[in-house]
Amino acid sequence: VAELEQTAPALAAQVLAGNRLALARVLSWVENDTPAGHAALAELFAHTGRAHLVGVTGAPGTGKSSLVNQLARYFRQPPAGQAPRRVAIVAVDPTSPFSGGAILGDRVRMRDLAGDPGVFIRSMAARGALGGLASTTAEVVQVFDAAGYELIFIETVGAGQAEVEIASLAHTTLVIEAPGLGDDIQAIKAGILEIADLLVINKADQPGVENTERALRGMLELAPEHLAWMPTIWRTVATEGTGVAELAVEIQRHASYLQESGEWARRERLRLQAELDQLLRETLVARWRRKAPDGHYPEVLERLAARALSPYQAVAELLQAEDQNDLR
Ligand SMILES: Nc1nc2c(ncn2[C@@H]2O[C@H](COP(=O)(O)OP(=O)(O)O)[C@@H](O)[C@H]2O)c(=O)[nH]1
Ligand SMILES: [Mg+2]
Repeated sequence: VAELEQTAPALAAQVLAGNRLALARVLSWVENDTPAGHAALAELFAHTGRAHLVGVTGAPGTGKSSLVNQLARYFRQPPAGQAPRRVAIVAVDPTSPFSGGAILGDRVRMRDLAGDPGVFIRSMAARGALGGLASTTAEVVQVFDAAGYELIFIETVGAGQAEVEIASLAHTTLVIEAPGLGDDIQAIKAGILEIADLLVINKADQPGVENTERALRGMLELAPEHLAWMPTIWRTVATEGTGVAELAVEIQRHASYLQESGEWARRERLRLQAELDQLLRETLVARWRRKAPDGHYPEVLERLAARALSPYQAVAELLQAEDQNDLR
């Protein structure tokens, strides 16, 4: 490990120079939360803060991967007069025995993007079986940002918590629905308005689009009128590319809105604060665990379960034991 750490600055320099092999290596380090990854990030972090982070979330099978694929193609070959953008795709899949195929499927689906040096695709395993971001997703995104990828798509399966997490990581969040899944307004989760910047009805070639759109519009009507950005509704057919150009233009319009309103800087700061707080919590808990006397935690948990201690008392007791340990 020490040997790798020494090479981290050299590798980070290669990442900044556009070396894909170095990038792949550093991504693995960072994804696995290794000391070498931390060392590389220390070199790279000053070069971050330029990319537009676009979260794409929704139920499995709504066509998120297909749509991201199409959007990536659009931004690689934009209309005349616009410069192609470098695109990274981070696909976060739930770690479950059933999802091995999903990652494989994404690889196959994104095959037509492979070979383009302006595109980099990375699949990561999520924390829990229900989805959610992997704990190092934010750091993986920073590596891409530093490496000069201007547009970073983060695809996650929408499962409550994951949607909230993606919205706090991304500048722009797309919530993908598909007809049939969202006909019932109950199926469209409350609170979606707080995270969605763009609402997309993909599979618009399938029956039931009108119902889905009506349900979404009904929800938007509940939004407070003073919302600075009102989420907009888009129809796409990812398999054919229909509606993708319009969606891409809207993604760029949202980025302009964020920048002009000062919201970009505000979200950036919130994002960094969330990351800092999470790291701080994890580090403090890990430090505490290393110092905790053996068997104390299970014992306190037992007393908590027996209602002999309140949760507040339990924490106080655990921390007190650690302090005493410090003095020894
Ligand atoms: N009919 C139709 N099928 C689609 C559309 N978009 C994606 N699909 C198909 O839906 C399935 C799931 O797509 P995928 O992109 O893997 O969805 P994800 O699980 O949300 O990433 C695949 O078989 C796609 O070919 C669409 O707009 N119309
Ligand atoms: Mg997918």
